[in-house]
Amino acid sequence: HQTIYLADYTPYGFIIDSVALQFDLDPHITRVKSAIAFHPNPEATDPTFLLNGENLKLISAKIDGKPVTPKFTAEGLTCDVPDGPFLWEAEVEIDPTGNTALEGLYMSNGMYCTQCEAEGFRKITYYPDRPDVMAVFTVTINGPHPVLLSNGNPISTDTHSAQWHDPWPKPAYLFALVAGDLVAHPGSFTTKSGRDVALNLYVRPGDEGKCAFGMQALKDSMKWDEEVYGREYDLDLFNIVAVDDFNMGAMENKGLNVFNSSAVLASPATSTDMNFERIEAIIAHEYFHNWTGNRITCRDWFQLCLKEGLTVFRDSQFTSDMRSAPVKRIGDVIDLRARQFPEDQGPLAHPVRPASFQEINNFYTATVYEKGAEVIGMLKSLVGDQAYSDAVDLYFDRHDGQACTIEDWLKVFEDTTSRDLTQFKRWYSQAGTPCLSVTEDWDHGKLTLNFKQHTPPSAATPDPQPQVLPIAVGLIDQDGDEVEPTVVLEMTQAEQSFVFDNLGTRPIASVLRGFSAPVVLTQDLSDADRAHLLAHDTDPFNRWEQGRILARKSLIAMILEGKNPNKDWLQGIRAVIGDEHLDPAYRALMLGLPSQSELARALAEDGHTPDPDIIYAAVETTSDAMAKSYANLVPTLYMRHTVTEAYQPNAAQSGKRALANAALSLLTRTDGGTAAQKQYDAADNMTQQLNALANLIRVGKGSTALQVFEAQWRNDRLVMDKWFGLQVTEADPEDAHEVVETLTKHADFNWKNPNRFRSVLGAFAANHAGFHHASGAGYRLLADWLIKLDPVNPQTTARMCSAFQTWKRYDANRQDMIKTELDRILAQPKLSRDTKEMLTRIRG
Ligand code: HT7
Ligand code: ZN
Repeated sequence: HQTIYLADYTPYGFIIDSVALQFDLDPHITRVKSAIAFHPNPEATDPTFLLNGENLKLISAKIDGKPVTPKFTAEGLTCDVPDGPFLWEAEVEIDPTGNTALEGLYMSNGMYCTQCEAEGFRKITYYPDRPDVMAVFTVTINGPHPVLLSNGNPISTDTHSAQWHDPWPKPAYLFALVAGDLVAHPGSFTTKSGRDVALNLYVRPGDEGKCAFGMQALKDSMKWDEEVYGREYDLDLFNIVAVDDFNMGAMENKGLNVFNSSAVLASPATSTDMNFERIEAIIAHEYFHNWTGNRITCRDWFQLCLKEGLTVFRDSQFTSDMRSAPVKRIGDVIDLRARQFPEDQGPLAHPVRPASFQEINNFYTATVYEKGAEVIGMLKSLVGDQAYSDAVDLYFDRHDGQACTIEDWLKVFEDTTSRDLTQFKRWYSQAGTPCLSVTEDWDHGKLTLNFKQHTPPSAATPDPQPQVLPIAVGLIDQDGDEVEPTVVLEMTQAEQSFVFDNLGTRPIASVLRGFSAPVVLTQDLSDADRAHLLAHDTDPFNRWEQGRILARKSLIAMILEGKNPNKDWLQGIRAVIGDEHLDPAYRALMLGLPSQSELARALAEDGHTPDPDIIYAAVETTSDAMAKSYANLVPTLYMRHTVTEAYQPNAAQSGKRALANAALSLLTRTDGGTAAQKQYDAADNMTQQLNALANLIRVGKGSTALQVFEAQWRNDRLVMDKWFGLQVTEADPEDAHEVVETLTKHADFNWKNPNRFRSVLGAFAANHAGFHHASGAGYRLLADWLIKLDPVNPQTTARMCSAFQTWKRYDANRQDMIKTELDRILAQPKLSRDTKEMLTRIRG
């Protein structure tokens, strides 16, 4: 397979004046007619006329009305063309039913839908399928379906035919078409300049009751983007469609967002608080793409972080404003450490802007998205809020309607702040997580913080250079008062010291407040000092972080030396969770422990070989110790935060439920499941029901509740995904692989549906000790399923290969067994380019 390099970019040889498409829909033979007006691009050097195409049956091709015979290539086709403007017309046939990869035009439960990002449009017709070719589309859809949708505004709708026109030039990856027997949940929004926008959420009949929350989230997002970024919507219509078979969360097609039904449909009875929060964030994310992605798009796919990092950053700001900013920040850091750090520290490490790829679908990663968002956050904290806002305004003014690069993005910051961002740009070009260490000198009222940074070399970045690190620091004195409010130190060298003067007694340094840079910090603080920060830090992130570090140290001491849980940590956490002045959601986070895979990573970072069984046992023992130690507080916590008013998915109520459920899982360790069974029986919402069920399974009393649950929800696909997933997540590691095998034989295990596949196999890969079972049964089982899924859906298969990315952490025996499985998959004839690239990189 061919490797594509950022350095090889050249502009396309032609500019498109207009695109007209006609779809004659048929489940097996859909005919697509295209008429595309081209003229030569004066800025291009290569005049070759190249159209991408994949799995297309060409029926006819004409240039200026005359039939032509194109030459077919690996990528599509080429053809001799006139010197000036010309009209390309083609007819192709495609098979939506046979398209199980869910890329291009495909069918899901009888409805037609499309997914074109990144390179799916070439499966619909011959076209220059690259983001820097932007064009105005007119689309005609013929088919016997009540709902026929495409991008932009409708220009005519008859029975069995609709015409759409999108006035905004767009790249082909933003094209969308939906057709089927759908019902609309309508809404409306008036923009700040007075434009009335019709909103619709299209769903399958039966799902009407799950639309209200998504609609409100859309309106909230539209308002927020006007208020915070000054961005107004630009069409008379905004449609969202829910689709059951979908490879990712959602897609920001212009004026016609397509959503995985799990990322938009919600009701109190069927969705958890976490589901609601995720849905609100994804709706915001896709909506925000209208400006950061659609109006200003990417020049090429190497620039993916230009739209994704920025849009993730924007959706985090939105969630922080809608809910609790500290809780959101802590959640984001937990997620970054769980998904991005392993990627950045293993064989899949790549820069936020990669320099090469084989299959772009493999680069929709936590590094591009989440680290990409961290980079924007650092930029904002370096230049300040006002300069950030000025630079972003300039970006929108200067680049509206263009396909841009990271250089364009950084230039607006340089131009508004007169800063030189040359060194900062390394955040986009270097892979790897920087390790930052800090030591202190104290001398008569003068505190010196000595920082060192070092990024481990990787295949992607063999010789990393020092990064610009914004390090937010505050000082807390022995009485618990803040003597120095947050300052952002700007570290640019490999080693650098910063001095705080005129201090009375020696304070404790609260370093990397708010997790101001995505690094691994080592700070030489005593446990007592950490406990002091846990009790008194004014920075909510660092307060939580000190609790987390103490927990991790306690667990690692137990794993390596068989020690008992650290009493000071237990006591410190107790004081926080019992503090009724604090937000319940925040207190619930304080009761969380580092995940087993995070502990494995921490052990490997310190040069130890993690043993999944010992890690599992240590987490269990620690949880038992918490349950015992907090036994006289837990019932009160549980009772006091059990919500009795009618269910609402807002931050206040969901925070209380989070704390009550954290308390319930401790309570279950001492009462054997009595409270959980009571909660299960009384639950009138999915958050309560599912949490109760999880606790019952954990104490081996879940079988009746699981049957009751299945009988209650067997007709609800999204809830059944939870039923499948929970049994795997909560399975005892010893028999997790058997649980998975049984579930995969269940009549409702429709493995071709990505949500269902992920609910079982994805959950299995996340059951750390179960997946890493010493027998190797877990590795074999996952490999079997990846081999089965790859010919059907390469994208979902390739993403799930990342379960193996940490394999070099483990003992020789496990490594051997994993290597055998990697080689077995790699030896499959006709392995997809997606999966092959992932496994080749993972294997190293
Ligand atoms: N921009 C989208 C990324 C995407 C995608 C979505 C659904 C299916 C396949 C996809 N490939 C790439 C989603 C987003 O970041 O908003
Ligand atoms: Zn996105």
